[in-house]
Amino acid sequence: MANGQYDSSRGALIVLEGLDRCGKTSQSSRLVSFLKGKGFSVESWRFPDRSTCVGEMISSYLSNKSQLDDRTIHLLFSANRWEKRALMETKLRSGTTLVVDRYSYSGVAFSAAKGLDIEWCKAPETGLLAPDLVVYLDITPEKAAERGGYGNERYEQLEFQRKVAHHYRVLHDETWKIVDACLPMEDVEKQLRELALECATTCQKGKPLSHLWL
Ligand code: DGP
Repeated sequence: MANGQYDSSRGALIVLEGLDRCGKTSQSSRLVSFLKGKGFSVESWRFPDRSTCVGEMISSYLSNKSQLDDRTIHLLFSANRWEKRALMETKLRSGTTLVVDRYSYSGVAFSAAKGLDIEWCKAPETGLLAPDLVVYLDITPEKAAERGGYGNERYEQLEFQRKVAHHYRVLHDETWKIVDACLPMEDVEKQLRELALECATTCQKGKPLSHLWL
């Protein structure tokens, strides 16, 4: 209750973060199926969203087909989240829970790993919707690299992922839920289910929306 009035029921913004190959993508689709089974309206989202014009530029950069200055690509990743912000809010307010594979934390951790100042990296994310739950799927860069090998994308290199892991540690706060991504898949899934169910239920009761880094 805020100012004597109940906030409206809404969907939850649930974000999964972690190094490349930590298992986010499989866990996110399993979680979406689980929440649907529990009767929630839920969608699976991911950033970067490569389907937009900005997303195509990002995709071309990630696959090394184009070169961009580090700050330029940082701002494009951020713009890719901003262009989905209004839709995100509409979905949440209409009661749809979003399970999002990567968000602003990837934006900061990956760019800071290139040596950009962390506060500079956070600035363009300010004002985006704040997640109701951030789950970090924790894996060492070495273990992640052993998992079926990296593809050919720009950041899929052990040394770079070590720097990303360091910046995730700098960035995380006490609200993040850390799940050991090396546990058997079913155990990771079980922990995610419990966290997500509690979060979605709280938002359904009318938790107010908030904004990043204000
Ligand atoms: P994915 O589609 O989750 O595999 O992400 C593609 C790659 O882009 C992956 O190496 C992580 C990286 N990435 C995701 N979001 C951002 C971002 O906002 N900024 C930067 N610099 N890299 C990102």
